[in-house]
Amino acid sequence: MQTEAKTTRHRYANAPKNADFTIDQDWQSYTPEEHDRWNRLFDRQKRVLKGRACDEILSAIETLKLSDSGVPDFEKLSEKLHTLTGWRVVPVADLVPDDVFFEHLANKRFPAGAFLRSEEEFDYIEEPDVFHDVFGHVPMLANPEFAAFMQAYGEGGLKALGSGQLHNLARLYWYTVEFGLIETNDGLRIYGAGILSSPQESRFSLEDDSPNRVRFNLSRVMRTNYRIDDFQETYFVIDSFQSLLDQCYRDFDSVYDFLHTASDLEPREIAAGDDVLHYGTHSYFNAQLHETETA
Ligand code: HBI
Ligand code: FE
Repeated sequence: MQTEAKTTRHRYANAPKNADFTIDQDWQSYTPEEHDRWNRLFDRQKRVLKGRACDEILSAIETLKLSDSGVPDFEKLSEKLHTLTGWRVVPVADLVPDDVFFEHLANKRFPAGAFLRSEEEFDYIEEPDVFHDVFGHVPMLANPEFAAFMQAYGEGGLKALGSGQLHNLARLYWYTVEFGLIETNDGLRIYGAGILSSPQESRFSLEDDSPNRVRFNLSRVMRTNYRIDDFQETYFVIDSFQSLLDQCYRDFDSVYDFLHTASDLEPREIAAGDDVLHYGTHSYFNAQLHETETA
């Protein structure tokens, strides 16, 4: 008997793909167990994000009617999102090639995984499933400035494809779209999807002494390596979505020229010129290192 995870992933992995890698969400095929799992993921994260997610996220969850009434139907969700910023959510089976991903973003389409994590993966899944993509990424697409940033990212990605700069651009995406924090009058708040879809990292990114918190600077972020399999060692903080857009809505060639001369930075490094909001203790990661050394 295949595990549920297999059948869930399997159902979409084998769905016929269009040329742009989109598939049919086939909303009727979600099982009551999957709708129930979405509801439990939603209810838990909604509680965790109170006082932790930025207001734009919390209000977009209401405006887009994301709720605990089962896995969202992408077509209905897109109708609401489209009236706000012209974006749509399109179903895909898993990660799509970079060029396909950039093409979708440049055309205001967010490719969201249609499969839902299994019960065994309830707390953490590496691939972007429908909870990470829709609960994590879609609310921010209701914000005009951030939606413009995402579209510019897609256009920038298409341009960067042939120039071997993708790894620098991926870092920009990682430290903003996935793991970004924003400064507000009430303190730091979350807007990055990778944090929004993780109860543990929602707390860690804001409240733990371990990670650095450094004010966002475009070329600095594009020099900085990241970890894909654990919490971040440094979180970058923007002042506003408009300021993120203003810093990035520029020709990147001069940034790439600078990056050729600048060395990469490790995830926990503090660089000269950093505007540091919090110097991390790195206790979380040092404890792991200690465990592996004494194992
Ligand atoms: N595909 N479906 C999907 N979702 C992503 O977030 C995604 C992707 N392909 C590539 C990718 N992200 C990153 O490598 C981008 O930085 C390009
Ligand atoms: Fe993501």
